[in-house]
Amino acid sequence: MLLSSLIVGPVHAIPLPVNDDALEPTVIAEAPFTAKQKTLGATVGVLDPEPGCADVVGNTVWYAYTATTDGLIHADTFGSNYDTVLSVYTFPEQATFELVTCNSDFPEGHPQSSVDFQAVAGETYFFMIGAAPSVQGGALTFNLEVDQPFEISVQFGQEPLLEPDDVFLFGEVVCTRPTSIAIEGTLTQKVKGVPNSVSFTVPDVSCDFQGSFFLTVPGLFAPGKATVVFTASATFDGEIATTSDKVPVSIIVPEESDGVP
Ligand SMILES: [Ca+2]
Repeated sequence: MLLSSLIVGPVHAIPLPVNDDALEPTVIAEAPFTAKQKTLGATVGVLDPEPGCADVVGNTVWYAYTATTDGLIHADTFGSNYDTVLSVYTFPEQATFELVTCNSDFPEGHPQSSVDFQAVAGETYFFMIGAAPSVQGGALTFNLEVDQPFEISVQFGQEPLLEPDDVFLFGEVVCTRPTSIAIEGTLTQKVKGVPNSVSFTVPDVSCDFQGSFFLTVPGLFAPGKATVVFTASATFDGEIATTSDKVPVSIIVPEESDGVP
């Protein structure tokens, strides 16, 4: 065996990442998304913009994601083992990259990077991850998450009539932000043609994830059909979400209470 065949030149020792070039980004098909890759072999291309939040960067790699809905996009390099600079661009007319946002150190004084920005449905966003000046790149972890628009929903359940003159309303709330929701409404039922109506408020239902609430509505109600009319609202970080609806509910008697007159 020829010894020379075992010698590998330094130029070829570190492979070029497939997403080294701005025009050949790794396309993110679905969020949430996490990728791990080596960036030691990455280079700076002629199309690479200056990120704007750091001096010239090296060892750049690229990702691209097309937003499917309006809403917040979060991206970071947490888990990487070198000092990163993360910048985000649109590429209108495929002419020049226009900066959306950029971050070098998050939190301040830490080497990794984190950005949040408001995305527009249908727009493609390009993420350039570079190594901070005097850093050579390394093992990159790139994370991307998409937040839904701020929306709330309230569903009322079908619930037992536990006492002849009280109704327990059960409901489920879903929110796309960690906040709480306030509900105001009325429960109306016609009994022998006579409408009974009471108003209720649920001032503070937590919607960190997905919850349910119940309340007692005093009034003269009977098993059968009824109607809830409600308005719900929530605020988070200056944003307001509201929803209102008129929904049918059924008041039923639990089986174990068959003897209730
Ligand atoms: Ca590059």
